[in-house]
Amino acid sequence: MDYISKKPLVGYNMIQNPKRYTVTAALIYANGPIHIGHLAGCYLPADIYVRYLRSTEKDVVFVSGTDEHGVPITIKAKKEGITPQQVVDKYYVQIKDSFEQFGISFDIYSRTSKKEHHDLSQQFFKTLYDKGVFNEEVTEQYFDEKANQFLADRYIMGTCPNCHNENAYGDQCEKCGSTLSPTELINPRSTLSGAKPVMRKTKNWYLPLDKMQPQIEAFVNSHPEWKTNVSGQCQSWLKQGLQPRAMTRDLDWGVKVPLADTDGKVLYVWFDAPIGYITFTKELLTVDSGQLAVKNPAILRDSTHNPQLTTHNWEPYWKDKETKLVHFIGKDNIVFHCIIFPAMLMAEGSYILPDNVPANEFMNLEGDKISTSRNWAVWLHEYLQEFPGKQDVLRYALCSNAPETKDNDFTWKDFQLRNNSELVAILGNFVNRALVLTQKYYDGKVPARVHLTDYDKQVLVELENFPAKIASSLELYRFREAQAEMMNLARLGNKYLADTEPWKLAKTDMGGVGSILNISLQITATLAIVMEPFLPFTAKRLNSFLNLESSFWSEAGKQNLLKVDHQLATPELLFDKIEDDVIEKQVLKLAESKKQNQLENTVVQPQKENVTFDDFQKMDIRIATILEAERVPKTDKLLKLKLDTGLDQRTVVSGIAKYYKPEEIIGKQVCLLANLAPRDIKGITSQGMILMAEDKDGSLSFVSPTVGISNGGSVA
Ligand code: B3M
Ligand code: ZN
Repeated sequence: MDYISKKPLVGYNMIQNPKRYTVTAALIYANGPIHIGHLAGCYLPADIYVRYLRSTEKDVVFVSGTDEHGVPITIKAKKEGITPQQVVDKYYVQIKDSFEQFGISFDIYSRTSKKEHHDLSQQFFKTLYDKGVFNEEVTEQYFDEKANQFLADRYIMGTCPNCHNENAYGDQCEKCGSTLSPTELINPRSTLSGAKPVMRKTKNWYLPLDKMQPQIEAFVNSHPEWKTNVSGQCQSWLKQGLQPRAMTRDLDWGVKVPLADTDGKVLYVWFDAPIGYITFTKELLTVDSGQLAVKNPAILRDSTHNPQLTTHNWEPYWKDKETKLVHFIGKDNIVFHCIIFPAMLMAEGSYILPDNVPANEFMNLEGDKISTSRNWAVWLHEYLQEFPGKQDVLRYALCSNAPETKDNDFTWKDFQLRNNSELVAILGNFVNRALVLTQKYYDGKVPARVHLTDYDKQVLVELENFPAKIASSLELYRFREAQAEMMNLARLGNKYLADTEPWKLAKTDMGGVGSILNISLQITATLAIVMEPFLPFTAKRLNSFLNLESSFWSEAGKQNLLKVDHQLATPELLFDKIEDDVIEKQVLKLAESKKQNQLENTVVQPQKENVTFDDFQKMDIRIATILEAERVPKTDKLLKLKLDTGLDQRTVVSGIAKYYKPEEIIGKQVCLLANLAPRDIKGITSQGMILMAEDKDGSLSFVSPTVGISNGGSVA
C-alpha cells in the first residue's frame, strides 16, 4: 500500500494566508422541503462566512446542491408512489427556491443526478480501483426475499447495539448518533416488507480505513483549531479504531459501479455525494458561452482580464495547496467530512484536504427535536408565505441562537423578542433617527463635522475598531458573537444619540448637531457594510436610503465613508414590530401539528387474551334509557344518571361529563352492563356500567342501538 507510506504524516496544518477559498455547504437529500434546522445548522453560517469573504475581496467559490441518490430518495419515492427521478426533480426546485429566497448566495446550486457528476464519481472510483486501494470482498449481506433486494442502509432497521433503540437504521442510530453497519443490528427487519432478512453472498469494494488510520489520525491531529464538537467526534471514532467501509451497494438507484459484471450495483451515496462538491465547482468554472456565473467580484475581475479561460479553471480550487477548503455541515455529517471523504481524497492523491469543517449541532424547535415525519418544523416555504419580506428577521433570530457549540432551541417568543427588542428597538431605531434628523435639519444632505467634543472623538475611535472585532469572530466561525458585535455598533449609535440629544441641541448649537449627525451617519454607513453578511436584504435597503453603492469591508469604520453634502434618499423603516397575535398563530399551528401527529401515531391497543363463550355469557348487557342526568358535585368527569333498565330504575355514575352535557342526554338509549357488582363512587352507589366507545384521542361516545329497542332488551 505505497500510497499510504509515501504521504508525510504531518503538514496539513491550517493555511495562514490562503490564495483562494472553496466553501461548500452540505448536499441535502432532495427528498423533502427544508426547515429552519437546515438553515441554522449549515446554510446560514456558510452564507455569512462567504458574504464576509466576498466583502473582503477574497477569491472564493461557494458550492452546494442536492444529493439525489441513496436510500432516502428511493424510500420517499415508494411512499409517494412516484419514481425516484420524480422525487428529486420535485424537491430540487423547491429547495433551490427556498435557499434563493433566503439569500443563501451559492455561486452554484447543482445536483448529483447530472451526467457530469456520474462521470466524475465513476472516474474517481476507477482511479482508486486502478491504484489497488479497495479491498474486494465477498460477504454475506442481508437480503429481503419478499422484496427480492439487498437491504442497505435505511432499508433495514433493528435494535441499536449501543443504546438499544429499537428503531436504529442499518447505517446509523439517530438516538445515540453511532454509525452502524446492518450486521450490527439486533433483531434486524426489512423496512420494505417488514420481513426478517436472510443472509446472501455479494461482492463489494471496501475502503480500508483501518489501514489508513495513521494517516487520517495525523490529518485530524494537525487541526487542533477545529471546533471542540468536531474534534470530539473525530477522536471518538479514531479511538474506536476505523473499520473498512464498503463504497458500493446492491441497489439500482445511484451512480453505476464502473466495473465489469456489476449490474445492480451502485456507488455508496457517501462516496459520490462529496465528490459533488468537486463536480459542481467544475461546472461553475467551466466557461459556457464566454460567461462565468460566479457572484464573486475577484473571480469576475480575473475572468475579464483573462479571456483565455480554459476548462481547467476549477483545478486550483481543489488542487492548489494554497486554497482553503471549508465544509459547512450539520453534526450528523461530521465523520463523512472529517474522516471518510478526506481518506478518499488522500487515496486519490491529487486533491487538497479540508482546512476546516465548522459543523454545528442541532436546532430544536420549542423544546422538541425538529422532525419531518412528525411535521415538527418551521418550513421555509411556509415562513415565506406567512412572513413575506421578513427573511432577514429569521436569519437574525437563527444566527442569534445558532447551535454553534451545543444543541439550541428556536422559539416563536424569542423570534418576536429578537425582532421587537433588537432589530426594531436598536438597529432600526438608530438608523431611522439618524436618517430622519438629517432630513429634518439638513434636507437629507450629510452635514459637516464642525467641532468635536471628547465624546464625539471617542465614538469615532470606537467605530473604527468595530469591523476588526466583527471580522475576527467571523474568521473563527463564531457567527453569533460576530452578529452580536454588529448589533453592539448599533447600540453605540443609539446611546450616542440618546446622550447627545441633537433634537435639543438644535435650539442652541447647530454646529454641534451637524457633528453628531455626521458621526451617526458614518456609523450607519459602516453598519450597512458589516450587517450585509447577516442581513443582506436590509443592507441593500439601507444602501438605497444612503444613496450608496455597497462598499467593501475595508471601507468599514472609516470616518468619511459618507462625504459632506452627499444627498441621502428618503428613508423608510427598516423593521416593524411583530404583534402577539401573529406569534400566537404560529404557536397554535405547532400545537395543532403536535395534536394531529399524536392522533396519527396512537396505536390501536392489542387484542386482549381470549375468553370463552361462557365467560361472555356471564355479562348481562341491557338496553336502558337515561331518565335523569346531573353533574356529581366537585368532580369534572362524572355524571349521575337515572336509568330505566326495563328491570328497574337505577342509579349509575359514569365518567362522561367531558363529552356530554346532562341536558343533552335525557331520553338517550344506551347499553348497560347490568350485573356489574355495585360500587361506591363519591358516596353514590353505582349499579352497573354504561358501555362507551373510545376514540384514539381518548374521547368517548355512547354505544347506542340504531333503532329504538324496548328497555331491558339484551345485548349479545
Ligand atoms: N445528503 C445527508 C444529509 O442530507 C447527506 C449530506 C451529503 S453532503 C456531501 O444530511
Ligand atoms: Zn443507539
